[in-house]
Amino acid sequence: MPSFDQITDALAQQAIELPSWAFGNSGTRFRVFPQAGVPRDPFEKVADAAEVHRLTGLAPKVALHIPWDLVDDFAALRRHAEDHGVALGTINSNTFQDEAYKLGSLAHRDAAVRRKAIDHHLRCIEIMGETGSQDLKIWLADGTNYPGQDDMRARQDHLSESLTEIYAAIGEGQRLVLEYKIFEPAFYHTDVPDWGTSYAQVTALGDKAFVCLDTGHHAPSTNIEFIVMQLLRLGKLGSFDFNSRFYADDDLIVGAADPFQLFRILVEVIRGGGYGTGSGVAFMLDQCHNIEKKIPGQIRSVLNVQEMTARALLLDRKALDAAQRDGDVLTANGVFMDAFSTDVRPALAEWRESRGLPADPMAAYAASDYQSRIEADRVGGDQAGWGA
Ligand code: PSV
Ligand code: MN
Ligand code: MN
Repeated sequence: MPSFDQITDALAQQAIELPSWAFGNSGTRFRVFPQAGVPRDPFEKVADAAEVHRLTGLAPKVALHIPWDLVDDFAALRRHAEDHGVALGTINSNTFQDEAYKLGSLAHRDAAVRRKAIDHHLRCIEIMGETGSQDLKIWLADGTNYPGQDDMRARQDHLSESLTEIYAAIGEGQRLVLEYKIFEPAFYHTDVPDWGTSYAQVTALGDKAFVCLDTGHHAPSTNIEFIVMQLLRLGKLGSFDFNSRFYADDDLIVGAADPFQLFRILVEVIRGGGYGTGSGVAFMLDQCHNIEKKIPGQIRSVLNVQEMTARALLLDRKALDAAQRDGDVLTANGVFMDAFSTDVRPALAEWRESRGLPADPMAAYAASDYQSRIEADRVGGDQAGWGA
């Protein structure tokens, strides 16, 4: 197995983008639980995200959601982010809250609704120019609730036409990433339900279009690391939305439900060249902290990803190759499990300190006065968007 010292260069390249909506109030369709100190505007969301980065060194970018994070002056928001030591990241479009989108958006049968949804994406691309963002991330709520409700084939064609028009506006150095999700809010069929549909659509668009894999968007028992391997093999894995799920799209802290799955995913990411500076695969979180505090929830999340990345980097590839070549099933599995079972926490704590970071960022946040300050200063905090 490699030593911890041999993986620190790779670990230093880790960058995990935080979602602005993780810092606002959120909940389920049953209840939104308001918390003291939540941001009142996108500027305060960026400040909170920057606090996560300051304590962990892991989260240099903040993803925005439009229109939840609409501001008059995106250049000012960009400067504010830079002043706080972070950058603005992925722009997430939103075509799921307007009355007009009840029966769909980019896949809708009515050209006027599609026009409205396409125009929203064109505006998002303009914003990307102002924020310096690389990725436009599209997740669609489009689908139907009842068999026969609409023509699935026609909707797929409409989706393709809409995406083609949006893609034409994607500039140099920018990318379109299309996220899939098995169901919800549509309960019968979803227009982009799986990686195959997303792959087919983005492949038809061209080189600047990729698939976004949200770890919470699959059927139970899906082998997600196989999908990761395949998309990397095909050169079409653009980004991850990391989170945990026990049942459906739970958006819980990544690594909380199944750390072994996170490890297996990261092993395939590294194996497929999807890790590190210049890899082309963006790591993001897509989470909501409904009952726990937001900032420590995000700190714990990026630390979980770091911990599993370290274990995955420790995998003894040579020993694994040899065992695989020999058809030695139990040795191969043993080598794999040795890496997963390695407790990297003491080494990570020491390494953080050597880089001027707190050994324990969770404890450092708890000991700081940041939470009490925002709770005292911010009155009337904003919704994350969910349950608003
Ligand atoms: C809805 O399922 C969702 O959680 C998608 O995963 C998006 O990435 C996110 O909302 C933000 O639009
Ligand atoms: Mn997502
Ligand atoms: Mn989701």
